[in-house]
Amino acid sequence: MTVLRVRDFEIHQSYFAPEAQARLVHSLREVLSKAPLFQPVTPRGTPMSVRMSAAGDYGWISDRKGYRYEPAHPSGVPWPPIPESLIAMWREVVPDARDPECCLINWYDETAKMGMHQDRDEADLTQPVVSVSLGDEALFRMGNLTRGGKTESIWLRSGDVVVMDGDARRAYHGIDRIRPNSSTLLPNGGRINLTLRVVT
Ligand SMILES: O=C(O)CCC(=O)C(=O)O
Ligand SMILES: [Mn+2]
Repeated sequence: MTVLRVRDFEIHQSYFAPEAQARLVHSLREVLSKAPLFQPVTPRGTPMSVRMSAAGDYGWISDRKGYRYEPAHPSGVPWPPIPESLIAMWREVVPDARDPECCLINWYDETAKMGMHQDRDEADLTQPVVSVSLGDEALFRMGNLTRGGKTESIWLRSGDVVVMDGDARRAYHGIDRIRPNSSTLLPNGGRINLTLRVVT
């Protein structure tokens, strides 16, 4: 494992070894069997290119009513618990933080991307966000505290963990594109990104 720092972003490359990634995918399948992926729309009604679900006390929802955290999946079922291995990883990489209350699950097919944005729907922005990449590689762009300006990009690979704390917590970031067929972890390809968050 190597830890890289790009601006205030801390990138733990290969945090999860291949066997641990496979176990994680297995526990995510259980989560998704209870809380299936859905395609969110932006408040303006445009479908987002990623499909989403969540685990934990809260899941992040976007629909015509806006962006917010909700205690249940759109079907009404409560979000399943966050897999233990993710809680253990969180406690190791951000030992001073409160435990995560949300594990947002983003599923990218080979054409999906995520525009530059800040994560700021959480009540306490002093708490970090930690992301896990699984499956195909993704070009992650890191920007500034305000929109625009120079950015730096890095390819995130399966098993990588990104800690967004300090200035990186409020920095713009996004996914430009996925590199199809760059991993064999997921039998049908694509990428899963998990973001662990403290919501309240
Ligand atoms: O997919 C990623 O690596 C980043 C996801 C992200 O920024 C988010 O879900 O807010
Ligand atoms: Mn984000």
